[in-house]
Amino acid sequence: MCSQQLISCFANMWTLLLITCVAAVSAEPLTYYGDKVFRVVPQTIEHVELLKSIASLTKLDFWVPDSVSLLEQGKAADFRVGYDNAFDIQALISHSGMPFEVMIDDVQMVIENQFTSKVRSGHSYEKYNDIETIYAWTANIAAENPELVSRSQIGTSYEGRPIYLLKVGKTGASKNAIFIDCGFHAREWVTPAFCQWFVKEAVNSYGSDPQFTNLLDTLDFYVLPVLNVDGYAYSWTNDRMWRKTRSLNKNTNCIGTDPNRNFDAGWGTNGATSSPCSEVYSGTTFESESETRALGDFIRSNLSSIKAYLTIHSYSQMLLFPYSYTNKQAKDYYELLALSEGAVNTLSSLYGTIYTYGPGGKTIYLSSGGSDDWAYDTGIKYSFTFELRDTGKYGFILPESEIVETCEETMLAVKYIANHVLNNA
Ligand code: 0X9
Ligand code: ZN
Ligand code: ZN
Repeated sequence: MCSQQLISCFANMWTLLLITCVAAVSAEPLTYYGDKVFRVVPQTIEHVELLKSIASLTKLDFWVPDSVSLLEQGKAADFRVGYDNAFDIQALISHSGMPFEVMIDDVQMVIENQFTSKVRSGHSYEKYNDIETIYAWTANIAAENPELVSRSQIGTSYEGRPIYLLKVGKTGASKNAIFIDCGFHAREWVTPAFCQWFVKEAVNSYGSDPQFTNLLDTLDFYVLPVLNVDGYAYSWTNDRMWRKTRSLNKNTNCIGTDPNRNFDAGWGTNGATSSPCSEVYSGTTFESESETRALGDFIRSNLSSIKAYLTIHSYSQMLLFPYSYTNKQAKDYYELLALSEGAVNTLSSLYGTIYTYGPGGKTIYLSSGGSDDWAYDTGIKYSFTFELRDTGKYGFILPESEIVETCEETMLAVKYIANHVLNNA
């Protein structure tokens, strides 16, 4: 092995060892021992100001809304705080008289209990699958169901990962289509699980369930299992709480852009920031990210057939439609409102899960650059954001044991919308 001079040989071995060590260390995911998630309901301007000043002194990871800048009087907010500060912050909040609740007492415990079993091998619809497992699954499901499923690559991520799209529907004549994406935000793990579930249900139902068979005969479904592939991979290997893409930003160490602030819909205005360190950083311009550009390009190229756009997020149990970047009423407000009501009612009928619904700006918060608003303004009337389970007990770290119910109930809402699209578009 050491045919060179002795010194340089040792130097090489030393470098090798160092690299191995560094790699081993950075492959260890971040931990969140003792971190808490608080739910507060600021009642007064003073309460909002107090939270903002705490946030300026220490990092608060806002879960709902997704940034401190979006806080509103009278609206509940969930945020994660580090173990070192949790005690002091709780005292400050409690002393101010602001109603609060400890939603999660130890984030790390919840992370460690998210998996039903520590054994992680192969693909399962009832488990969270990592990016490599999802990639392999996309290839397999297409290969096994050539009459129903085909796979294409619509782009490549910042770090060079493929972004795959599955076209699901009986092949043959050209049809209207419904576009569904999952995995915009890395930590919303139940959403890629839903996209996989949808494809499984389609394949299993074709020929046996008349209603789904009819949908697949008359429509195509474009299913994008993970848009933010780099972020999703990172949330498995390094940081379960990661949200954004993984692109480098100029003049800062802060990484990533919020893909759902990165579309041409009031871009860079309400509920987004130009600060790369923010979780709602809008990027240098709209579609600055290769992932959002890939999505935008695909939808623009297929605009004549795409009649509905469904983007799947978590959590909050909401069905949202445009607008979110403004409080102006969408042209199709009443149709979208009625359709949402029907969709959430059918969703609730299975397990009693309660959803709220309405225009994003009024129902969740004002925020610009979202793909739903962009799709709507581009001409896709039936444009919705789903916020899947739960309402904060586990938040983004929904345990695997809830995947099946979450997917089954969401299927009902998606099929309800699909039937409406079929009859009206
Ligand atoms: O803020 C978001 O991007 C979504 N919520 S999440 O907690 N999953 O991040 C809501 C998106 C609603 N639609 C728009 N803001 N356009
Ligand atoms: Zn999201
Ligand atoms: Zn089922």
